[in-house]
Amino acid sequence: MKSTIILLLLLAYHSIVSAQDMKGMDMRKKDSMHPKQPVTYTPPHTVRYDLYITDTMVNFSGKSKRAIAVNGQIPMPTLTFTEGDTAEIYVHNELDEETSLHWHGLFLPNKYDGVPNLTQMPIKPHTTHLYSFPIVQHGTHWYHSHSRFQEQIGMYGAFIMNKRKEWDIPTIPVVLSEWADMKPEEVDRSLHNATDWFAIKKGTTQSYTEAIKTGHFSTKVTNEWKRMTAMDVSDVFYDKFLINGKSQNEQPQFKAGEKVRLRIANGGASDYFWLTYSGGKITVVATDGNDVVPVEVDRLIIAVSETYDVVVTIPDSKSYEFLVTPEDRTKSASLWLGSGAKVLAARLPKLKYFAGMKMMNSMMDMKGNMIEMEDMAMRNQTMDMNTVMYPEITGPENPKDTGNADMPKMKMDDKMKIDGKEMQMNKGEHSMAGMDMGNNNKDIVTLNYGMLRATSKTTLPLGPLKELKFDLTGNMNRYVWTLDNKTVSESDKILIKKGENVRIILFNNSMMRHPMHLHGHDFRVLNGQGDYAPMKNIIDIMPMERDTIEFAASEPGGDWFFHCHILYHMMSGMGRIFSYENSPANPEVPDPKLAQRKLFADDRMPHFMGRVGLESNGSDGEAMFAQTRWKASTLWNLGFHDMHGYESETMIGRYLGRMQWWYPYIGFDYHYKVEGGPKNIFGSEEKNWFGQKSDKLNRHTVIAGIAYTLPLLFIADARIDGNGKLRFQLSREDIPVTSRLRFNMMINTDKEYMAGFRYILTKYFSLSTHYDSDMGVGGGITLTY
Ligand SMILES: [Cu+2]
Repeated sequence: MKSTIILLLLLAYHSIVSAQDMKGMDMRKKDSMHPKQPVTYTPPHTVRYDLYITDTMVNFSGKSKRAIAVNGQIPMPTLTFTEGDTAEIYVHNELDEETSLHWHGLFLPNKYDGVPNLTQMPIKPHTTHLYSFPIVQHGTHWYHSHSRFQEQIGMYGAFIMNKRKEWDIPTIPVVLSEWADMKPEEVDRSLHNATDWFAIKKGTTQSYTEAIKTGHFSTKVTNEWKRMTAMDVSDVFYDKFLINGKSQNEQPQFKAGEKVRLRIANGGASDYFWLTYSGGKITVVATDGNDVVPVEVDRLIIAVSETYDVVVTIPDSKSYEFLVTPEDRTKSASLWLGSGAKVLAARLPKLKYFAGMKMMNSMMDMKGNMIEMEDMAMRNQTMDMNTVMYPEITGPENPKDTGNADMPKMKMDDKMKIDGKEMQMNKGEHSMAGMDMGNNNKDIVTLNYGMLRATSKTTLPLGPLKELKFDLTGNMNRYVWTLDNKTVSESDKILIKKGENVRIILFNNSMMRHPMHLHGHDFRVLNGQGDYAPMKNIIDIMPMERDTIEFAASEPGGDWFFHCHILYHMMSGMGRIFSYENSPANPEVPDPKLAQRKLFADDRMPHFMGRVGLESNGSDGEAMFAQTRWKASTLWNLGFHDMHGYESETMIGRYLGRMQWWYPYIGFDYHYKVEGGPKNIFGSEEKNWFGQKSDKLNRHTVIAGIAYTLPLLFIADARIDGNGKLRFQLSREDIPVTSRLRFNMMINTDKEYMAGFRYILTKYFSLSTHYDSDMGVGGGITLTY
């Protein structure tokens, strides 16, 4: 009862504030981005919000699905403050599960940073937690759950801190997000199991048939030779993309000639978005809450969790489309500004995956390392990598049809300044040989970090410098994402001291871009703007790019998370913890050891995978538990008759190396069979190819072996069993013949061989047929979980 009254009071309060906003809007002058008469606000005061977190059902795609709402809405309500205020946010967890809220980009006392098991204990079900902190900055920020996968299903919202003298211009918060009907836990499990179901749904499988049809057979072979799977720019299939909770969002209140500021936050869990506008140029005025010298562009890409303030003009009495397109361009969402006839923004053409694959091939060496080109050090995004990665080419995928177009030549300044000192850059132009991506529309201005310039000097205070280097590393096949090939739970906290400056050099040695986020601090992005390097809390790093950031360790203490903001990368362990030396104890974490164990459990979590074939000749299949390094699995071949044999192998092993190509294991093998099965094409099965007498008719023995992933993704497996018998095996699974047809094969020195096809009907069902030296030919279905 009491809380309802408070809520009503709050509503009344906020309607007064919005009325004041409206008054401010009436006073605005046209064409003035920096008004002479700023809007005045009430003196600093405490602003209270009550957030009620509840389970809810939503229907974004035609299917009713579970989501999480706050005060009955998705996104969560926009929280608005003015610099100098004090925030008092009561979080009422009405879920049956734990939760937390992180205030993204805010400078605040560590115990309110909202990382469960690090800066506080999780907010237990049906309890209330208070976050209370002074608002000491301004700008466009956002807030989200930092617990498990809650951010994916509704727990994101805008967090706006106005300056005391704010621009007099109509402003709307714009929160971008994605919606998947699939539960995020299942999305995560699917990613770890390397299913290509999402690619099938998106039409981006890049099979051999598609490669041959488009003249890219050698590209595909090279790709697999380098042990890569199909190329993609985003991992997850989403059913809808949302702008403030709607895929079509209408804002008709704007009139011709008006300028509108959009405070855009990418609250998506894993998608980058292209932003384009049908009413003319987009003026970027701030990023991650920090003002930049206004820069006009035709388009920009917003990384996961980044924010941009942009200003657009409504040119006429029409409705102009602000188009939001996910990086993979599978769908889009639209924000309509103004009223009248609709003016559409140009759709972004489909991506040319094989052209992208060709480029990735040339970027990666045989050890799985991204090649850092000597004459093209990709630093700080001073060159337009977005243009390089995504030139606007239309037409067919066939390179013959697009002609032999030139790549844009990349010019770089000879020198750039880092912390006042001039650094010699690798000079010049690079023709991107072998990276023929076709024509590039030179008229389109795309924002890059090099264009961001702070409005005042951002040099760090004098202090000792601590320099750190990290490689962003990952393994697409097993979906392990790391820094220097170590997860959060595999690495120590990085100790920093108050008063020192921390410089971090990041090299992206993986095939995906990563938006790296630092909690509680802004960092300078050394982008060639010298003393005016922009301040951000997110840096997007492309494959083979090397970037430098630096920040002042200015907090009194605490543990601050630094991590990739792609939710599924973070959950697999891509991060580090910066910890101030001699921090006072955090009262919100009474048992730090227990907290750490729970925190580390996130990236240690095992994933289950199963595949069961039910065919006319018997059943074969595999079940496994796997996590970052370890895998326990069992596989079986059970014929319907004794002469078809019964076999099961159970193994536990550990993947080694960054690319996880080595897999030593130990286990147990059981094999029983009577003679009379299918005739072996290699003759008698009495002896194996090493001349050892076969024991496959009745074998139960321990085994030890090592598997290795070869070029073309063949698995070589050498093992010895408890009876001294050797076995060498070559196998390859899931060769993509067409978008849904997969081919499997296996042969070993016990004269066993197998070949089969699987046609994927749904995520869980396939039609399958295979021939096996023990079981003969069979057909049926395969269930995949
Ligand atoms: Cu990442």
